[in-house]
Amino acid sequence: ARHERTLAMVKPDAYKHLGKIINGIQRSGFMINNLRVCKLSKAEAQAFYEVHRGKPFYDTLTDFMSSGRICAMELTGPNAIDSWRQLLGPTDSDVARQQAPNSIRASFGTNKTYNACHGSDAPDTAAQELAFFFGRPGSAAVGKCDLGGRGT
Ligand code: YYY
Ligand code: MG
Repeated sequence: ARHERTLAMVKPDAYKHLGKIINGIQRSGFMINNLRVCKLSKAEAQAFYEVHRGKPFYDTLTDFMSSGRICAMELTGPNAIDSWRQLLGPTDSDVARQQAPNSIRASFGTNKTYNACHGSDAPDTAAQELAFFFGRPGSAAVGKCDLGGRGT
């Protein structure tokens, strides 16, 4: 198996379940190599999901993603990219409940927008998304996003 790094993100709807999600991540054998809690501005959420700009769900998605705290994590391990997406389950939480009832989206997601967590889909997007939150490998990056004026 390939040793990989991936970006896992707990979205605003699932932040209240952060402890349980981290427990699942660790029980599944991933190494949490880096972690950050922050709140994305609308512009940062738009930049993160740039690939989806123009799609009908883009505005709803980026409103949601900038609505509260998120937790970004760098996970490493064998086949980390696909393994994490496997643990996430399908994008639509209702489909996840049908097809992957033990998955994170089945457990904590609501629908196909409010779906609890994100996972990178390939090595190049993983590198790009990890740089978004953690800077270049080896750098002590100061984050782009913060908790906002009062951290609410
Ligand atoms: O990679 P993944 O998160 O499973 O799905 P994508 O197809 O990349 O979509 C990104 C993100 O956009 C998804 O997690 C929720 C949202 N979304 C949506 O709100 N409505 C859709 N029909 C498809 C995706
Ligand atoms: Mg995706």
